[in-house]
Amino acid sequence: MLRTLILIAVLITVKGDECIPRSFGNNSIVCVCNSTYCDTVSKQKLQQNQLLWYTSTEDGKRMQSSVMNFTTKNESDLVLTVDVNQKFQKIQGFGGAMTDAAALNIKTLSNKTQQILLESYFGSNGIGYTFTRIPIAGTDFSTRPYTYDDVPNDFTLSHFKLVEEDDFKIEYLHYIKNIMSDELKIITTAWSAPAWMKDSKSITWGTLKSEYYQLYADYILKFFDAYKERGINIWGITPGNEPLDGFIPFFPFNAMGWTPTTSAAWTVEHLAPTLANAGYNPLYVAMDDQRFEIPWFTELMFEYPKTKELFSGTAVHWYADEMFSPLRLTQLHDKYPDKFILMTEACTGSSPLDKEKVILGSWERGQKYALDIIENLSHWMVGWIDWNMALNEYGAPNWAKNYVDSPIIVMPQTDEFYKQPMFYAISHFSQFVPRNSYRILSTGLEDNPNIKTIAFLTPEQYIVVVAVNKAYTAFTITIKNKNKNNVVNVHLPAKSFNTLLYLAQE
Ligand SMILES: *C1O[C@H](CO)[C@@H](O)[C@H](O)[C@H]1NC(C)=O
Ligand SMILES: *[C@@H]1O[C@H](CO)[C@@H](O)[C@H](O)[C@H]1NC(C)=O
Ligand SMILES: *[C@@H]1O[C@H](CO)[C@@H](O)[C@H](O)[C@H]1NC(C)=O
Ligand SMILES: *[C@@H]1O[C@H](CO)[C@@H](O)[C@H](O)[C@H]1NC(C)=O
Ligand SMILES: *[C@@H]1O[C@H](CO)[C@@H](O)[C@H](O)[C@H]1NC(C)=O
Ligand SMILES: *[C@@H]1O[C@H](CO)[C@@H](O)[C@H](O)[C@H]1NC(C)=O
Repeated sequence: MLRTLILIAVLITVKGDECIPRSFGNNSIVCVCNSTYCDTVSKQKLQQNQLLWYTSTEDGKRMQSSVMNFTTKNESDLVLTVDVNQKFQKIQGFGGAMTDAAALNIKTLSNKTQQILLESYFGSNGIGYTFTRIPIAGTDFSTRPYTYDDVPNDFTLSHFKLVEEDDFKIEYLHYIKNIMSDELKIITTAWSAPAWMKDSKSITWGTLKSEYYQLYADYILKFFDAYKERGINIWGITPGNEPLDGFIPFFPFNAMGWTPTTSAAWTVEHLAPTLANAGYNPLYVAMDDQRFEIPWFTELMFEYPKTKELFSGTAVHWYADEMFSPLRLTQLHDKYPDKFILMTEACTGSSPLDKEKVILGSWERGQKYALDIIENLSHWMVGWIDWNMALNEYGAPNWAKNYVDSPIIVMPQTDEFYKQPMFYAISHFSQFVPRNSYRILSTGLEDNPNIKTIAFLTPEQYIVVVAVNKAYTAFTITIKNKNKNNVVNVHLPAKSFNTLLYLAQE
């Protein structure tokens, strides 16, 4: 009997491995992983009336867990009331992009370290990623500008072929699929058509010539075929990455211009029928560009016949979000409540004002991610997909020198990789909010300048509250379920990300 009890206790309690910190000064801390070691999170089965609290702090805690009890003693006037009966959007998941740069960087590590890196995102001890974004051919995060058919006037696409980077990406995608318990959803898009199909004859700007609309759809079909032959199926596609960039003459990296109307017309008249005839029915997702283009870009697209029926949602990037209110997301949702909004690209270090592209251990960048996820998921977004899953310490490679930061930085010299605060910021959500969770109402701290919160209900009926404390002061908050008397008082450390997990009590 005792033996059985001990066995059960072992089964339900998994102690995580601690972060091996490396400091880059001033509370700039990364966790170091190598071929034999990587930190993981402790998991624990909860009793009714218990609560599990995970915290990460600027001064070095990473996903430190403690079990707490609900009480009836209210210790704070900062009360967050969670209402499990007020459900909003269903969450589709979190993920990161498998760019050429990500694949090439992962490739610089030993096999075992590569596996540990992929497991830290997608594995059973990882942070619960279920999405990835893969570019169709090159982006700026490639070693050179290219498409899959750069032989001018190849009207039969007989020179179409994948590149070596696809071999790496496909190998990793298979590894990921094998270690995942859930389905991997892949969203894809092209940055540009082959230059010879464009009016500019350049890969970095200009639009697709209308006489090549069908040929370009055939080109995309060849990509679907090539990946399918190698065992990879695509879940969703957007008509093109950041379509407005392509109208800027001599834009610095791969881009092609689409107006709302041309992107709708090409997708409805050419791409969708071409893919459907070959047996592919991916989800079509609109726009794939900045927040300032909503709701108007999607609205104009949906004016084109049959577009609204074909498209399932809108993809949004995060750049310049500070300047444009998240209420735009709500406007878009209110206009098309049955169409989802998905974040398909975020990164830090991308602004020309960022002198340092990679800042090892930057808490501010991690906090920017956490606040972004809270803000956007509070405004109807269903998922959040990060940009490059791994870069090197220079934020490279990028043929256009558009270097940026990443949650994982590889260190091939020592066969290590660093998990940055951005990694933990995402993990405070992605690890605890599985696909098909709902965002639920949480009220009382909306106007608090220091504490930002959001709440979810998981399919297993756990309530998950994420609370970010932006201040250099600690605060105690009291969490309460609507119409229930018991509360829990949580001491949010200065500069911290916190996840609180408990069973929904009915
Ligand atoms: C999400 O919110 C942040 C602000 O915290 C903003 O900077 C970002 O642009 C938003 N992302 C999207 C895709 O709207
Ligand atoms: C740490 O902070 C001090 C004072 O704010 C500053 O002078 C120094 O450059 C910082 N060091 C690093 C590595 O950022
Ligand atoms: C990996 O890191 C762990 C923890 O720091 C260390 O004990 C181990 O020796 C490292 N392994 C290798 C192969 O360097
Ligand atoms: C929570 O309650 C259990 C018994 O119900 C007790 O053993 C434990 O010490 C309590 N934990 C805290 C942090 O108060
Ligand atoms: C806790 O106390 C504050 C006042 O200190 C009050 O505003 C709040 O409603 C109380 N919350 C609960 C759950 O009793
Ligand atoms: C690394 O793993 C791949 C399969 O994932 C395998 O094909 C390759 O031979 C391995 N390389 C080494 C050096 O073990």
